[in-house]
Amino acid sequence: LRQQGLEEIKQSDDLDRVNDVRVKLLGKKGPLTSVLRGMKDLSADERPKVGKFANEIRDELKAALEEKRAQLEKAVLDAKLAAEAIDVTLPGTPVAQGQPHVLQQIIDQLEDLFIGMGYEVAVGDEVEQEVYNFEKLNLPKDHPARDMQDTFYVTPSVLMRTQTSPMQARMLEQHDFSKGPLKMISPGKVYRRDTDDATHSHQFHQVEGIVVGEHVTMADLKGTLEVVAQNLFGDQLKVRLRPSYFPFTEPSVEADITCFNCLGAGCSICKGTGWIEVLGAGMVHPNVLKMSGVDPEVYGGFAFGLGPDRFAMLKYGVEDIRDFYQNDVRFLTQFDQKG
Ligand code: FA5
Repeated sequence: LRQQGLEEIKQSDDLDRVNDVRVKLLGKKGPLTSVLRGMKDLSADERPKVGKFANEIRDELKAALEEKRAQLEKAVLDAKLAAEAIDVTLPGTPVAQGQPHVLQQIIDQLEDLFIGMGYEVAVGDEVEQEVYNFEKLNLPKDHPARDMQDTFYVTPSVLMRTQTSPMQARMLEQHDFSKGPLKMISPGKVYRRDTDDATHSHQFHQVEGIVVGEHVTMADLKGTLEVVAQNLFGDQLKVRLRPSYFPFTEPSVEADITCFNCLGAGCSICKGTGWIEVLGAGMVHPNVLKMSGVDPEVYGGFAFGLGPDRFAMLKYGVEDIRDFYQNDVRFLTQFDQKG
């Protein structure tokens, strides 16, 4: 029985088989159990001998079964480990890395530039009170210039701001002029009920700028805009100011820069003029100062509002503003700063 049992254990080549053999040899219906059960029929001096012998065999078979089971379990584990082995020296799967949106890159560049010139950056709300978007900017109700910026209203007195200029009024109100001039830029999204086309979007970006203090002149405005244009487009560029109209500046101007594509000679981008229009600006209107509690007899300054969307179109030759908003990664990754 021992020989046969040990042989069967040896032959078992999987854990189920080991279990079957265990049941067969040591189970209730197995030969050893029946030997032990039959002990009661044996004589008193045979009983201990047979009992001892049967126990020895049982222990031996148990040990052999245990050993076989451990062996097989180890083999299963080894096979699993081998199958799941990770080679840490293999190169990893590359993970796509994001980057700031091209418009954000332009805004970041402008922020860095202005912070370097001592400006503060103030971020306003996209949902704005009508008073700040219009009235305090010298645009009373029924002023015809309101039609220049077709507006999304949230309630009769709350709207989606059509420009970042409300931040002029808000910052003028807050600023403590005894501590020095106000120098601020304010980047952000603005909304207009414009029909989307290649150069118009119903949601786009502006960067507002304002400097108000004593002795701030239009020459300061021109110099500042020149620094901006040269920082973004190249250091040979010049700025020219053309008369224009905004209700919150007087005089108002539109700023053109020399066409960086042809550097003044005339090409398709500037339609042969040698100049491209980039932003609106002017000297802050005395009414705006007054309405914000600033004395126009003492303080004055300039403001400008530029469109990073149009800047990005010019800088990178993008022909359709809608490309910036469609989130096509193939388009956006072209402006990868890393490379
Ligand atoms: C303004 O919004 C004035 N607040 C700018 C200003 C500020 C003037 C401070 C004086 C002092 P305007 O409506 O022209 O002005 O818009 C400014 C710039 O926003 C434009 O030059 C253009 O670059 C951009 N822009 C205007 N409408 C759109 C549009 N629908 N889509 C994309 N860009 C636009």
